[in-house]
Amino acid sequence: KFDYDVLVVGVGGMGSAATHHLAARGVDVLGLERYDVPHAMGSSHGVTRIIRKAYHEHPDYVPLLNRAYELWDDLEAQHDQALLHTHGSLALGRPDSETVTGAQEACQTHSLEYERLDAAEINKRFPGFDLPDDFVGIYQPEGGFLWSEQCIVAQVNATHRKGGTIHARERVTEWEATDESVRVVTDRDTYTAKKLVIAAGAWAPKVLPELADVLQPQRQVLGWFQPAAPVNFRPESMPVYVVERDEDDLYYGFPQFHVPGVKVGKHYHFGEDVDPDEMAREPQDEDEVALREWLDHGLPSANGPPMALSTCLYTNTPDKEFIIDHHPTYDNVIVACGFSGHGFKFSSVVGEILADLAINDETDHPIERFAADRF
Ligand code: PYC
Repeated sequence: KFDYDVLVVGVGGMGSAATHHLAARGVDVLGLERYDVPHAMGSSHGVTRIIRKAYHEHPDYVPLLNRAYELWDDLEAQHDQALLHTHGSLALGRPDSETVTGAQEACQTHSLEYERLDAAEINKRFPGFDLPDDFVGIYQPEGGFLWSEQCIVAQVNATHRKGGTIHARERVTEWEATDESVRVVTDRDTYTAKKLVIAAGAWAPKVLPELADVLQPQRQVLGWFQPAAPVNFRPESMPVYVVERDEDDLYYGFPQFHVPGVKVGKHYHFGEDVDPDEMAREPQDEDEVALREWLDHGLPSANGPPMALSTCLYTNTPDKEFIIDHHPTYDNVIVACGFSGHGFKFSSVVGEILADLAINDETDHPIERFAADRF
């Protein structure tokens, strides 16, 4: 009677994981992506994303992370490239910064292995850093990075192997739901199904007007810079890090991987709210200046010639926590959005949760803090 069991709108990090988990459970699924799969218009491109268990945002994220790690391992076992690169994570800042105290709390609450290091020890052990004397760091050995575009490729390949269907370059123009069915219209066709999963990234406020008040896309810029001493920036020599220089002044970075240059980002960058269809995609000089501001002060030997700059998008909620829930009006529509710049690492487990919600209407995973009606 229906064209598919479940339709998934958006085949980025979250949507590709959802199509994989749905197909793996025997569901006839169609994923619809307006751009290429993968693409560089949203929130998952730029080669790498941090994964870490010392979750300064809240210890409640750790059980989800434990499952995310298991699922990344499972996915990697089916793929021809290493997806998860574990070389440790550092949460850096002054001793009373939320990044440091929160990371330590997450480690203690969940009995994670960690070390609290002073600046001199960090600068010695990881010589790419030149931190101010009053900084400390929480080092957690299970941290690392994901090869984000390859993760999406792996999720899509797994979807295909399990019989799922994905259409790239097909834009959803409208959708509607009744209690029993959903109907999605695209610029190519119309599809019906029992359930709909919406994982539309920075386009979520447009696809989900009911949630537009609590979803704010924001422009970000990633940069890669040639290091003076590449040996200090190999994955074996340098952990991923988040550094809180001051309140609301956070940067993050990676060792050199797969492309030339050491990658750095400024969390929430200029705080520039944007429409993803209108955003200035071309990076500007002031973006580079903002990234170099941290390199100059904390990672000086990575402050070399630019290798690449790339814009991407966050979709922020007011409390910077995710939304993973049933749609406010339609129980047969599931929404995953507002990942606020720290969601990609969870995408493996978010795919499992979305499949749970679409198939069973509920999940055993702890998602209460991501309720759509909390604002
Ligand atoms: O998820 O660790 C993270 C992160 C830091 C900055 C942006 N994302």
